[in-house]
Amino acid sequence: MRVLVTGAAGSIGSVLCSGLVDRGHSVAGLDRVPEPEGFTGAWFTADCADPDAVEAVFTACVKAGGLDAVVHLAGIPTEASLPEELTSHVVTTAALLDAMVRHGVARIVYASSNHAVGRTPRSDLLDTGARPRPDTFYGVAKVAAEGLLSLYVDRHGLDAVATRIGSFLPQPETTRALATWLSHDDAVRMFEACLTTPDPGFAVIYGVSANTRGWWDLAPGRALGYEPQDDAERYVDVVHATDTDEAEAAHVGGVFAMPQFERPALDGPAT
Ligand code: 15L
Repeated sequence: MRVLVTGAAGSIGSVLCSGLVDRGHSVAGLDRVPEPEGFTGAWFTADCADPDAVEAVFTACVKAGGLDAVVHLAGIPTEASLPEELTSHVVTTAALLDAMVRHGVARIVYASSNHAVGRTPRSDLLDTGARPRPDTFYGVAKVAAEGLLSLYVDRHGLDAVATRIGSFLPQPETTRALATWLSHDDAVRMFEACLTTPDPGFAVIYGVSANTRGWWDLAPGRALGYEPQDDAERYVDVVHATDTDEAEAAHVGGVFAMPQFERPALDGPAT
């Protein structure tokens, strides 16, 4: 499969690009920074929020043999002002979707986040039908980006899978991550399943490993062929309890749902 990966130089991007290449896919990378050492495919240094730049990337990919799908990982991975978040997650997604429609690229797999439902209180099982309940402006932007995907699926018949990723780390480092961890290998498995599953239409899944302490529904991912194989429990002896564990466990989004993440939406006048 010929795949364009945005945010290809980032933490998930670098793992995913080499993972997809190892599995026989042809990968083009797009990022605001130059290609990392060792990257072997086509590389585009561009900002996904710029529709002209995105158009040039698609034109080049199509000319070089075609494009089957986009994996959209680019974006600020944490909290910022609302306009910054909307540009980083919603405008970039819109620019890619418009280019997909123009160039007949049928599938996008999107790195959404658990923070789209981060203010959801702890329960026995978090299902993907839970109402959007963001914990931050970052989460608000992820909800809006998921909405855009849904709109383009309905309007243009695209396939779009939003993966609400948990804690993508080499290994879990906190008590919360014993439940929310997504291993590197499982991330590659998950994205490949989302790229290759037949006709997903619009789908939302949770991007976590098969953690013993996990409580986010894995069934929607499994329905698309994502079979997680790792379990954070393997690291239980190296994760140390802290005073904030209980507060972090109260909501899906952990610390993002706690008061220290509260800030005004806009960078207003200095007081
Ligand atoms: C995310 O979506 C963030 O990008 C990352 O910084 C972590 O907060 C992660 O979720 C998580 O919930 O652990």
